[in-house]
Amino acid sequence: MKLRLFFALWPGPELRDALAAAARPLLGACRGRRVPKRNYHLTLAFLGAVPAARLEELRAVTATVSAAPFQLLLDRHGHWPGPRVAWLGCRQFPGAAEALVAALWSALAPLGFQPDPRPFRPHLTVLRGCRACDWEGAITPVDWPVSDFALVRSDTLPTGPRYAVLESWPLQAPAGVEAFPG
Ligand code: 2AM
Repeated sequence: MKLRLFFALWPGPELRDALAAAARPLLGACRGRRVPKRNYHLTLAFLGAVPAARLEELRAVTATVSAAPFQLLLDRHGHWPGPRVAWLGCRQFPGAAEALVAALWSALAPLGFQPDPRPFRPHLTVLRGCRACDWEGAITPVDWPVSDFALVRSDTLPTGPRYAVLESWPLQAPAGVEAFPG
């Protein structure tokens, strides 16, 4: 049996509300299938179909990942006509977030997992099946203090994807380093 897996930043309930509020004008202006608020996430590393028997070694290497907490500012939106999604994202993806992604792939490499050769474009999808999206307004920026990351399983149901967080790991600032630097 295979599981479709990915690592993601998984917002808490209050943040989901703030993200949904920020996305509202964009969703109002564009046509498509709205991603339910409970499904909001930002993918860090997409693994694809992984044999369930590999889950334990995957969890074990992930536990060795060391990265500092950071502050994400979701302050922009965009639309990709290819995958037909509209999304929220960051003007400036923090260095500490890039470092987390790099640390994840370094830990995963010995297990044979490789990142997609296409550039990593961090985003949080809010609308699917969106053919055009020319809304040019600004979203209300959302501050997201990131203190953990999650391994998520995705099941494709007739009603759309269903996600389950299998495990999450805390981000810990190395000793002597201030968490959430400005
Ligand atoms: P999306 O929201 O733009 O579709 C689960 O499918 C998560 O992994 C989603 O965040 C999805 O991005 C992302 N994802 C799916 N396929 C991917 C791929 N080939 N490379 C990178 N991310 C992918």
